[in-house]
Parts: sequence; structure tokens; C-alpha cells
Amino acid sequence: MGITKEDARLTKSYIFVAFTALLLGGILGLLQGLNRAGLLELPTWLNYYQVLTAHGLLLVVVLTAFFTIGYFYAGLSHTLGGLLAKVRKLAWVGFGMKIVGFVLAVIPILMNEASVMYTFYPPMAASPIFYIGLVFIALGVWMCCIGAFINVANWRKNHKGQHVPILAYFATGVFVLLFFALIPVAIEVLTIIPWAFGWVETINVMVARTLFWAFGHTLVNIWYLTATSAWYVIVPKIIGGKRWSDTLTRVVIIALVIMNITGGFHHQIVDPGISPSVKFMHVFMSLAIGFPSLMTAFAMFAVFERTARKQGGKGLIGWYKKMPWGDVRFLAPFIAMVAFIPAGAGGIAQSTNQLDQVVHNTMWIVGHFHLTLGMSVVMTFFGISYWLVPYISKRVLTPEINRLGVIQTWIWTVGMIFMSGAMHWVGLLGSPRRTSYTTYGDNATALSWDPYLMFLAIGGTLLVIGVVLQVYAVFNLMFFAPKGETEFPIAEEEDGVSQTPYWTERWGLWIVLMLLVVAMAYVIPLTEFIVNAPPGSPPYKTW
Ligand code: HEM
Ligand SMILES: [Cu+2]
Repeated sequence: MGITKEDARLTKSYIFVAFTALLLGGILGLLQGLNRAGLLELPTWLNYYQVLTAHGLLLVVVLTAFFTIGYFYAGLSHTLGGLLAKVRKLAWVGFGMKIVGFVLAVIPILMNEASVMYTFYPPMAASPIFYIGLVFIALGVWMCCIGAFINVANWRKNHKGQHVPILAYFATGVFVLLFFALIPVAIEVLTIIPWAFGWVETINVMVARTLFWAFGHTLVNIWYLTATSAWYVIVPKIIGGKRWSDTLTRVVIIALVIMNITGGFHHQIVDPGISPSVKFMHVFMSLAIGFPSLMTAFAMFAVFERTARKQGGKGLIGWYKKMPWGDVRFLAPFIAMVAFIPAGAGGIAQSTNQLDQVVHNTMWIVGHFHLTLGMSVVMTFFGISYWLVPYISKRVLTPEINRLGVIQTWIWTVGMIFMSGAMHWVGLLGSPRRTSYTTYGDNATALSWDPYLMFLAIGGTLLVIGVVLQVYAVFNLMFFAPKGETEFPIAEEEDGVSQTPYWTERWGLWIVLMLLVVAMAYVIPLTEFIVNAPPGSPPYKTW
């Protein structure tokens, strides 16, 4: 049957914007990398912090939001028998609002009126237009959350007593998290706007940072959950196997939804004014998420081994030869999963108070999130694109584009190892993040960073080649590849497994539990910040 034209057009538009953002954001990334290595001087009308703000916004907000929504809307359409007309309309209105919001945010960045980075921490203050743009983006994403809820609720009404299909279940988890995570950041932005206009004189910096990270940390795990959905549901099908336990997959999703929002203070470990016990609670909750992540790691390798052995794979590890290494739809998400091992380990190190003192605000952190986001998440998105784009475009993946994809995957892998490796190392030596090229008056320590920054530049150059190949592949699959039907690959459950218990469908309960955990983590510190508020800060333009 395939996807309807209207549903396909929606996802196609979202994916088109996502990969355009990748192209622009990647080019800006290279400019930064070359500047950091002292190889390139930026023109006076475009400084390092403008480039950094745009790079962050394009890749963290635009690429990820548009890809996630495009991918899950195609998934909802496929597994729930098409999108409802009103849901499609909501997603289009959301699309328009996000584009308007993004344009509003970019104009002040280009005018050098908003070099506040994507985290926009007060007391740095941008032009109010920047924040108004962010409000539109948030409203646009909310539209898409509500659309997804309507479609899932409608399906449940018509299929009483049945389980929501697994990909739609993942989508529900992701949209629930997005919906609730946007509330704190929206409150933050709404308090910043009058301050940025000058209508109120000061702002409570601690409250703003806390509201930001209640959102920011959750966003990270939204990307992760999106990538995970493809690992659990899509990859087993591509390698010719079956899914891992349906019940435990749903338990992983529930655990991630309930425990997620409550980790924000691990981004504020060195912030003053938060009691050690509250910080400790957040660190505990952050590490608690390691538990479903380890379940995922176990599940994936169990699926690989079982599938390979069924196909005649032998030996303790010899079965690996049976995996389809030449298929980009497998290779890219596979390397993405492997990258999550060092990426997650680095994250555990950073969540530890003493270790964070060494790496906080250094290039180590930038290395960390290029490994988690730039590798584990984005490479999974790349892998998805090789079947999703032909599926929505009613075209097929040709052997040539598959080969290009395999080459792209290796270039991206090597580039990221160079860039992220150099970032981690130079961060340990003290090189700060978010700082344009300087030798600090030829200070010896600063000069010792230069060789590492050279590796950063080499890695960045490889990555930009990877970006160009990837964007070429996506646009080719969207507009030029041969016509044909492509399957939406969804793996089935193992035969003879026990029935998934119905309690997994109790979303109302999971949301209540999530809100309780969020209250446990945030009510006391926020009350403290507000009741014993420091004097507050006027806006600063530091650039
Ligand atoms: C062509 C590939 C890329 C290159 C060369 C690149 C390079 C860089 C460099 C040099 C920095 C600045 C470090 C600093 O001064 O603190 C940076 C920051 C950043 N990059 Fe990338 N990057 C690339 C791809 C990506 C991707 C794919 C993502 C996410 C999807 C991403 C997300 C970020 C974020 C969030 C920041 C931090 C911005 C901030 O501190 O405000 N980058 N990148
Ligand atoms: Cu976090």
C-alpha cells in the first residue's frame, strides 16, 4: 500500500529542512574548527560567537527537531494506518511556526545582536527578537506533540485492548518527553523577554539556568530515545532478524520517560547556590538512566548474535562475519551504537563531581557531545535516511548510493574519531570551550594545545566531506533515484514469546510518576532560589 501522498509530503518537507540544516551547520562547524586551530581568520562581519550560535542552533535545534518529527510522523502514518487530516494540519502549522521562529532567531544572530549561543544563559542578553523566535519554535513543536497524541489516542479508541504498535509507542514516549520538557524552557523564555526589552531590570540567573537544563538534559535523551527506536525496531529487520522482547523494550521506554527530566543539575555541578544533596540526587537520577541504556546494549548484541547464528554464524565471535557490513542501513546505526560505549562512559565521568572539576567548560565537553549527538544520534539518523527517504519519495536505494553511504559512514567515523578525540584530549589539558583562537599572549600552556587543535581541524575537514556526501545522498534519494516501492522496515517479535502485559499501556500512570519524580528534583531547589533570591542581574552584552 505504501504511504499516502499527503503524509509523504509532510515527512519529506521535515527531512528536507533537517538535511539543509546539516549542510549549513556543518560548513559553520568547519569554519570554527579551522579558526580554533589558528588556520583561518574569520571576516569582521562574522565573528566566532555568531558562527558558534548558528552552528549550535542549526544542529541542536533544527536538524534534530525536524528529523525526529519527520521520522516519527512517517512511523505513525505507517503503523497506525495513516495520519488523521487534522493531525496533518497541526503538523503543517507546527512546521510553519518553527520556520518562522527560526528565521526570527537567525536575523539577530546575523546582525551580531544575539551571540548568546544555543544555551542563551542570562545574564547574557540577546535582542528580544531572538527569544520571540524561540517561542515560535516551541509552539511549533508543541503542535506536533499534540498531533501525535491525537493520532495515537484515536487508534487506541478504535483498537480497544490492543497494544499500540511498537514504533508508535516509541513516538508516544518521545512526544510526551518533548511536551513536558518544553514547559520549563518556555517559562524561562517568557521571563527573559520582558527583561531583554528592558521592561524589568533584573533576572534571577539561577532560576533561568535551572529551567534551561530541565529542558536541555531531557532534549538529549529525546534524541537518544529516537535513535534507540531505530536500533530496537528497524535494525533487526534490516539484518533479517526478529525484535528483542516486546515487554522489556516497552519497559526501557517507560523508564526513560519517568526518570529523564530529573538529571538537569549534572549540567550545573559547579553552579553555586545548589545544595550538595540536591546535586547528588540529580547525579543519582542521571546515572539511573544508565540502567535502561545497559539493557539496550545487551538487547542489541543479543539480537545480532541470535540473528547471525540462525544464518549459520559460528564461534564465540566468528558469527560477526554474518552481519551485512556492506549495507549502509545497518553499518551506520551499528557504528553509532558502538560509539555510544565511549560516549556514555565519558558522560558518567562528567557526572561525577570531582572529575567534572577537571573537564567542566573545556573542549572535553564539546568532544563528548560530538560523540553522543554527532556520532550515536546523527549517524543513526543517517542510517535511517537510506530507507526513509526512498520510502517517502517512492524511490529505491541503488547499489551506487548504498556504496556512497558506506564510504560516507567511514569518513564520518574517522573524522569524528579525530575531531572528538582531539577535543577530549585538549580539554584535559585545559583548553576552554566556546573560545575563539587566542594564544593568550603566547602563553606556553596555550601553545601546547596547538598540535591537538590541528587534529581537530583535520577531523572537521573530513566531517564536512561527510556532510556533503550525506546531503547529496539524501537529495538524490528524494528527487533523482529510480522510482519504485521501498519497505518501511519494522521487525517482528520472536515466535512463541509471552504476551506483553497490558499495564505497559497505562500512559496516564507513567506521566503521573514522571511528574512526581520531577517534583522531587525541582520543587525544593526552585523554591529556594526564588524565596532566597540573590539581587538578580541586569542584561549584559558580552560581545
Ligand atoms: C562538520 C561537522 C562538525 C564540525 C567540524 C563541528 C565543529 C565544532 C566546533 C569546532 C565547535 C566549537 C567548540 C567551541 O569553541 O566550544 C562545535 C560546537 C558545537 N557543535 Fe559541532 N561540529 C560538527 C558537527 C556537529 C553536529 C553534527 C552536531 C550536532 C548534531 C554539532 C553540535 C555542536 C554543538 C551543540 C556545539 C556547541 C555550541 C556551543 O558551545 O554553544 N556539531 N562544533
Ligand atoms: Cu544531561
